[in-house]
Amino acid sequence: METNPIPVLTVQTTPFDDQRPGTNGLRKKTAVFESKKNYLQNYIQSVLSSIDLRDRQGCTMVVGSDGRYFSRAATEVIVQMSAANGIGRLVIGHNGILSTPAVSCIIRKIKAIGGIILTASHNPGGPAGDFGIKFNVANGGPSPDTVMDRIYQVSRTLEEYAICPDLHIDLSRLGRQDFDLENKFKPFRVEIVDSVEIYLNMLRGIFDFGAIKSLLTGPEQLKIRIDAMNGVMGPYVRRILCDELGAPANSAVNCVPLEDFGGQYPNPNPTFAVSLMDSMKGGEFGFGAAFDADGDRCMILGQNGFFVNPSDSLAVMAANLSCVPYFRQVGIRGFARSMPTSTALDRVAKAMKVALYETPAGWRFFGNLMDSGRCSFCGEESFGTGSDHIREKDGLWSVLVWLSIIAVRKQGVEEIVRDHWAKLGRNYYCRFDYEGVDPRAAYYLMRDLEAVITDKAFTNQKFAVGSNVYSVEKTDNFEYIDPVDGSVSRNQVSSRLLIIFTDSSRIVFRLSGSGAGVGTTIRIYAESYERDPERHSRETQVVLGPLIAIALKISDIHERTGRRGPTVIT
Ligand code: VG1
Ligand code: CO
Repeated sequence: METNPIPVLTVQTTPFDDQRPGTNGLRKKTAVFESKKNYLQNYIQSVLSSIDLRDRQGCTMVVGSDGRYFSRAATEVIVQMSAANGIGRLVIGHNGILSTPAVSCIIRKIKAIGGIILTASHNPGGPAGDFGIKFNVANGGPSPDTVMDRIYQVSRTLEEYAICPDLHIDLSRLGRQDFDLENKFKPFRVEIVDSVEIYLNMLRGIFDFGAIKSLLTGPEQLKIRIDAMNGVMGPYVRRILCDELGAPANSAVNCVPLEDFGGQYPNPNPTFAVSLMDSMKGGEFGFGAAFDADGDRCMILGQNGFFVNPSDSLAVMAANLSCVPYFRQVGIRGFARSMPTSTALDRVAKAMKVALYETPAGWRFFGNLMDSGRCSFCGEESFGTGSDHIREKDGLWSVLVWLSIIAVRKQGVEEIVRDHWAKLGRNYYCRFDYEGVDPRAAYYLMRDLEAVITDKAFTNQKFAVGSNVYSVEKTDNFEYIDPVDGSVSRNQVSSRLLIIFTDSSRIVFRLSGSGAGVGTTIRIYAESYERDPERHSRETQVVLGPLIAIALKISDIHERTGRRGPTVIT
């Protein structure tokens, strides 16, 4: 305990007009948070002020980071401001490190009022990279729109913030640290917890660790390659997959969290997880996975680099959830996916006779469905899958689901996926990203495209590309009405235009909401369904070529953006 009480200061500031959180939190170039005076403090004050004063006094919050550059400095400010704003206790990961799913798990476990996660997820890190702040609420999930709006409203008129600049904690020392504050009766408490332990204990209650361990160590050992991409997942992979589940040490690579992720994009897809793709192609490993920086997403690969499209991964996991003890115990209520995610999951839902919900992009929409018992399992095309065990997508949990399926079915990844297609058909699927587009060009593109596709004349229109003819069945400016609280998400910039053709092919256009505010990313998604197992081994780009040609033509995207093609294809 400190001898002299620590002073609480009120600091004058001026508001910023660009602190509206995006798809998941506020993301900007690191330099904005680091160098723009009070930028970080204003946002943290807005987050704290968004919590009702009565709930805030004496409450507990969780704080963690994916280890990216500027996280330590930001954590210190959050601690100082939390103390000054009446928070009673902060639970922080060792050295500040906690994955996004671990934060969600801890919030629920200790009944905290919420948590702050310092991450820009898949965006690059470092002084020249991106920084971000996610705020998760009491159910453990990302702030819903109502909370994001409140934060934004506060940020626009903020005139002062409260801080204890003399309060310093030691992030490397596990255990409790108490501080006496001026004019406060109760000491402010910080608890530094092991980054992995609480999350690991939760996983023990979900999976059959014995069965997974036999798979990874037994006579017919499955050799795995797991790439933590120099992000937060390193300690989790080592402790859980290697120490607990017996995978040999060389199964885990890039497991030391680096402030700049080694200069790589911590984005688990075939373009950025190149070294994993390469080592899988050698054929030595039967299973591969890579995570994003904060560990909520993962890419799954089979032997020889067989790529499991995330929408397929979602559908295959859904169809095989009975391989996981947790679901055998609690049962399966319903499934949910974001609108751009392929409809492969819908076919599983139909076959299993469970409800299927379609939400806008972003995990925050799944929370209400899960809290109200409507949904057990959900996911997105962007490599995120999760269940009601927490309220976040969960990368390592997804890996353990896959390993459980392999252990029970005694088949390889590719065999499991092909078998799934043979039963329910294959949804060919791909995503085109045009990154760093001029925001005005992107805005006008979407506006004009909306006018084109919502025009009556567009319905029933036929597009002939080569020998294929696609007839428009329906178009939609996607709107979501939350079945629990009735809230409406309409005309969201980042969840938009959908075209469905009579053969159930789909094209989706939307703007990304997770960038750092420099340039806009346009995403185009194309999907087509193939029932005939004889036609399940075709090249995705060939199958989807005609649909993509239609998408490019009606949006005029290359002409409008001056691009010749997408930056990334997934
Ligand atoms: C992207 C993904 C979306 C995901 C979001 C946050 O958003 O497409 O599916 O929920 O990132 O992921 P956008 O708006 O750029 O398409 V994470 O791992 O940052 O929490
Ligand atoms: Co993430």
